[in-house]
Amino acid sequence: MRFDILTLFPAMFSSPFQESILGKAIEKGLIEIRAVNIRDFTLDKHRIVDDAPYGGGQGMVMKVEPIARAMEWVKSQDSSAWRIYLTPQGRRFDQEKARTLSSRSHLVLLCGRYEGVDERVRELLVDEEISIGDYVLTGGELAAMVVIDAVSRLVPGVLGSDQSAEEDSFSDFLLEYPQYTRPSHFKGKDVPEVLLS
Ligand code: 21W
Repeated sequence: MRFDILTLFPAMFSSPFQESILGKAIEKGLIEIRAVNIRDFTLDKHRIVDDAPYGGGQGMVMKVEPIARAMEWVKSQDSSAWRIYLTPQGRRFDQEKARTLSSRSHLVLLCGRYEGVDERVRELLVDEEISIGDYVLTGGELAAMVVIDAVSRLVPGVLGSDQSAEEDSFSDFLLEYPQYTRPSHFKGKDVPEVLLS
C-alpha cells in the first residue's frame, strides 16, 4: 500500500515511520510512504504557498494552484489514488474508516496549514475529508500520521502473526484485562496469583 503526504513540512515525516512496526513494513515493501513538499509545485520566484483571504479575516489561506499541481503529479502516476484532506471540519476518523481505507492501494493525504485551503481545493481536488477528533491541532500533519498508522497495521503482513490476532473480536475483550509481565512482585503490587499458575 502506498501513502503520499502533501505537506509544507515534509521533514516531519522523516523519522516517525522509520521506527518499529511500520519501519519493518517499509523494509519489507508492504507499505511505501512518501512526503511531497507542496512548495516544490510553486512556479513563482518566492515559492509562495499561501495568501490573504478574499473578504478579509484573520490568517492566511493555502493557495489552490500549488496543491492542484502536486495532486495532478500524484494522479498522473496513479489515477486510482484516493485523495483525503485532513481538516477539523472532516468526518471523524474511526476504526471502521481505517478498515475501509486499508482496502485501497494508494492514499494521498493533504495536510492543511494556516487557516486551511482555498475552497476550490475541497471542491475539485479531494475525495474525502477526515478529522481525527474534536481538539485543535496546528496542522494536518499529525492527523495524517495517525491515519497512516491505523491503516498500515491493517495491511496484511504488517503485524507479526502473534499480533495480528488482535484484529478478531475475541481479543478485543482480552485487551480490557489488566496485563502483567515479570517481575511478579513490584513495590507491593503483585501479579494476581491466578496468572502465575
Ligand atoms: C485548526 C486549521 C483550526 C484551521 C475558516 C476560517 C486536520 C485537525 C486538522 C487547523 C483551524 C484534524 C476557520 C482534528 C485538527 C488541522 C489545523 C481553524 C477556522 N475556518 N483533526 N477560519 N483537529 N488543524 N479554522 O485540528 O489541520 S485533521
